[in-house]
Amino acid sequence: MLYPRESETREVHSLDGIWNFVRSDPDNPTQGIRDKWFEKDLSKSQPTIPMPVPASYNDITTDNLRDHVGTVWYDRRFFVPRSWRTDQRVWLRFGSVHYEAYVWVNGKRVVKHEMGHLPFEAEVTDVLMYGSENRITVMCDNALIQTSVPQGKITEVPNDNGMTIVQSYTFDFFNYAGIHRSVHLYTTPKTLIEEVKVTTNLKNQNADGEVSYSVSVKGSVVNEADNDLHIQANLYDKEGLLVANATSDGKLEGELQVAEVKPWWPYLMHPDPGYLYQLEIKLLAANEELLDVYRLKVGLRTLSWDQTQFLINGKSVYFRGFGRHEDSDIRGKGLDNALMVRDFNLLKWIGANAYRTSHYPYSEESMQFADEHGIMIIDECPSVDTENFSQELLGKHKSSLEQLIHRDRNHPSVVMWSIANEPRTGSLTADSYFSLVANFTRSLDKTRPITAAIATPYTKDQAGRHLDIISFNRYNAWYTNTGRLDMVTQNVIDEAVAWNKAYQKPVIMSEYGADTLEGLHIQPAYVWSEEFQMEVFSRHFKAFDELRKKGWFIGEFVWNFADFKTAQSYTRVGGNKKGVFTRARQPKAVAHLLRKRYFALGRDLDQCNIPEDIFIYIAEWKS
Ligand code: BDP
Repeated sequence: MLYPRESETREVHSLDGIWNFVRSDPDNPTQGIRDKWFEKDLSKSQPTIPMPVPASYNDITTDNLRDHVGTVWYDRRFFVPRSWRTDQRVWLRFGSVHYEAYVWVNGKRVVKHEMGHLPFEAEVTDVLMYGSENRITVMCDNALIQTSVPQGKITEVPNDNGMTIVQSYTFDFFNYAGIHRSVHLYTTPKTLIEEVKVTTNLKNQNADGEVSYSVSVKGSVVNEADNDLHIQANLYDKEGLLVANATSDGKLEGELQVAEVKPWWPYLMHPDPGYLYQLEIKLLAANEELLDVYRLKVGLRTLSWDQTQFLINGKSVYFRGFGRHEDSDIRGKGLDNALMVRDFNLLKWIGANAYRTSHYPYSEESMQFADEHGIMIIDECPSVDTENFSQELLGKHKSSLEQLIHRDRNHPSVVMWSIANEPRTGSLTADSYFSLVANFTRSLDKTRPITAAIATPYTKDQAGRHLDIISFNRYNAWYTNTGRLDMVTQNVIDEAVAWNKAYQKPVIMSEYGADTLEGLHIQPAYVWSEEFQMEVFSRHFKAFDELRKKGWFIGEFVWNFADFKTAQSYTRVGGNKKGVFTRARQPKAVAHLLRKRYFALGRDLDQCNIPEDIFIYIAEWKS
């Protein structure tokens, strides 16, 4: 599904803003459907409150909307200009709604979508009223069950006043819900570019590049001219100069050859990282009439991997990154440009070159930003703590990957697919389940390796054999041997070696860390203190440097980039505090330590420049 972009044939209108909101009675979640709240303004059926879009609804009010389970309703009115009535189509697109969404326009249901963090859309040409006001109504259900992705459980338990419905889940982040990303209305011509798939290749030691594209078209007029629809593809460099062009035949695909190519490189691996070209796709009719135009950014790079390494443009990569969350104060998981830009500034300040979109797909806007800044992404689907494997779950898990790959396959920043986080891979059922999930993923994209972040011990794991790269999560000195800083380094080395021995594949440590309350200082180091977090990291660094010498250890990912909200638990003080940054995106002491390491690695492995302020003057050391 293409990101909505304006062009000479397309217009985009935002429906972001303040919507009206109703929380359903948790004991009667389908009341709004039965009473047809979508047929008129919500305020005619129920008292409404204002609700920002995009945002999670949970932390906006002062009453306990936070822990609401079940359906909520949103609506708003909007104008559609008269000019849109002309010979074109209008689409309504949601960047994401968590978890299940039902959408009506002027009382008619236009789309239903299950699964958060992924976009969906519907054509609304025939239900809109042009040159007048329209109404959009959304019902959103946050309930997670054993066959949703991710999984959860709904139970009814007694409370002081009778019975209450409770949502539980094993994963460690708050189940924020609502209209999380932007809502757009956009127009396209009747015959339109529906999908564009781009793959790139570099040849002659990165001197020449190749962009292969294939386009699918919707709604071509059914007549003999159909087969003569064709594509004019133009590739422009950053300065706007045309560097390659081609006209396709009726197959709507082709290749562009780029001489003296500027490859896409990750941050700190090259002085000009994240180089993007612009690909202009023009859909032309037999008589050369311009039907539709869509432009997207393209980075030219190659990926390859074998049993010991992962390479970009033929150069071996060492990942230095983070597991992250889309999470912040008040807005929860709602898209926030200020937060996104701040996060990228911090990633670059600290010298990271990668992150994993733990534990679900992140916003399309952030994927575009990663392309621009040369940050490599391990792109994870929303399957976390996967268990109780069933056919129904498998179907949805596969669907999540299909939607993710269709959304993200053109991003140069996406270098790997993660098919799950900490799935329960100890059973034989997990073996066949993950073989099916991995093969399905490969059938959709062979150009990127597949991983999963595994916490099952290697002695029991049944999924690793289906992956290309092994990622493991482990909390030495935190969940195991709590407080024992002297039991980190060797354990990390031993476990990584064992994973590599078991599967003969490259290995990444995809999570390690320690909860840390900012400002808590205890010497000697004690759990939850800033000193403890620094020592835990430093003991891991030592292990990683030993492992790097072995030739198959390809990356280290801290858990977590920033503190984040979780469900309530006596192990969580206001949420998970394993952040290197606070939830307000300020550094803890460990951030300065990590920054020194990431830049030292960058200088060592990729010959990057070191920022001057890394060296703080202390004294003249006498040798
Ligand atoms: C890992 C999970 C991650 C948690 C982390 C923790 O993958 O989602 O937040 O543990 O407990 O097991 O901090």
